[in-house]
Amino acid sequence: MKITRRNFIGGMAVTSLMDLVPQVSSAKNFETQKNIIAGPGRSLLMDPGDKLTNLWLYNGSLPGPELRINEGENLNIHFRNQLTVPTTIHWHGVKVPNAMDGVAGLTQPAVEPDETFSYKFKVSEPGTYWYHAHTMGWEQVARGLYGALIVDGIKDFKVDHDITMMVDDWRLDKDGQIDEASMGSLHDWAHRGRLGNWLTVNGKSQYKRSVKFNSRIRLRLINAANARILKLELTGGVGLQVSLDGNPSNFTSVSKFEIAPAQRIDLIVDVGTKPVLLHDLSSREKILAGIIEPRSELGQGLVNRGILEPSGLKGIPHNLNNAIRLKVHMQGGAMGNLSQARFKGENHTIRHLARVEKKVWAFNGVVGTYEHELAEVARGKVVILEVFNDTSWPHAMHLHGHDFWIRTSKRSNNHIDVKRDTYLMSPKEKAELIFLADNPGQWLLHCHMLEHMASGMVAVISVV
Ligand SMILES: [Cu+2]
Repeated sequence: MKITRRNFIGGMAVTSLMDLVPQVSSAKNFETQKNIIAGPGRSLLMDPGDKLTNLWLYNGSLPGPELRINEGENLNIHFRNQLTVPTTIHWHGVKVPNAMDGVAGLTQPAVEPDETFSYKFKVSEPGTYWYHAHTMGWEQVARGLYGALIVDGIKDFKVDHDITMMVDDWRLDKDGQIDEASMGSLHDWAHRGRLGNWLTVNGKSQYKRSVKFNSRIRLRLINAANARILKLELTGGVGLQVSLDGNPSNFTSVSKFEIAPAQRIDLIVDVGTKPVLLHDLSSREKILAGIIEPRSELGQGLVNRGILEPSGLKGIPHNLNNAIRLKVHMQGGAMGNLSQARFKGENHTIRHLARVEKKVWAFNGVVGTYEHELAEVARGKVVILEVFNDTSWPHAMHLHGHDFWIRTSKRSNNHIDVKRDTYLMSPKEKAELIFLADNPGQWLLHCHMLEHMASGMVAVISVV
């Protein structure tokens, strides 16, 4: 489905049901407290004068409030559910204790309407993360339940502006409302997932942000879409990639780059006096996603714009000789080779599974549920997931509670120097995802194309 282009609009205020709930930041116990309420809300996704879109939001805003905390501090979230359906919050990429991971039915019971839950955890690693609903995620994230979680590091690069851009695509009907009729479409679930027809950054079409003349910017890009692999292009300035999924990366100059669902890329961009434009090239039409506009009245950037060097980035620190090897054979979907699979302990044809159970994907011949335990591994072991994407579709593989290094034949040098929490696998690609199982509990391994997860691409790895 293609994204339609509209005329340029400037930044318009989001209409919120409520303003942010007061925040208490106490230096004494290094704890940031925040109230987050999930509830119905409305926001202007389209053009001024168009209708507001009915959404589900955190604290009435789109995206939800940006949570900002220093590395090493504690986050204490008082969460209340004012939706009419159960929900939970997952802290994507953060190494939380298992009970805080927000997977309803695995790590906690779902938070029922009008009920509350406290999420408390220490945030140890600086970087760009995000939070989103993890109960019926394919519907709840598509309706707007997400926000950014930024962890400031002591050694962060000095910049004039630190700008988060959460990119999302929405499937809207002609009234500008969420196209509910297509929600849960089996066709989407068996193909790429739910793709939208309207692109926003931070909830706005053609998002605009003013900056100082000749300033240095840290741009934190987050793909909050259910299924769209963004193909972004930066013009008017060069981006220096410094971080992937919250982890320091090799420094690479980028102007065109992909971000799969749930992935993050941090760029340092030096702007002059001309606008820097961000376009998405993932649909047939080139879409203007955002504009960074230097404005003289804001003054000049003050940060020294010297050359940046990566700080001691190393390859995998683990000895792989005694690693546990686990095979993950991904099959299913349209144009796939899966004829039958196990579901809840019984064998079924894929035809039956699709028609009756709405399941179309499998890991190792098993249609995934939270009961599908891929393996139980001892804490402290190094695990190598040997993943084979034996399908006709790309998949964004995400592991909860851990980061992994990636070794794939796609990278010519075969080095293991990329650490992420979500990895985009091409059709027929084989990759090794290598992690230290140092966080006890039951952790999901799943595709972050949220419809693929809902229809079978999920399993549990238990660290005991
Ligand atoms: Cu997938």
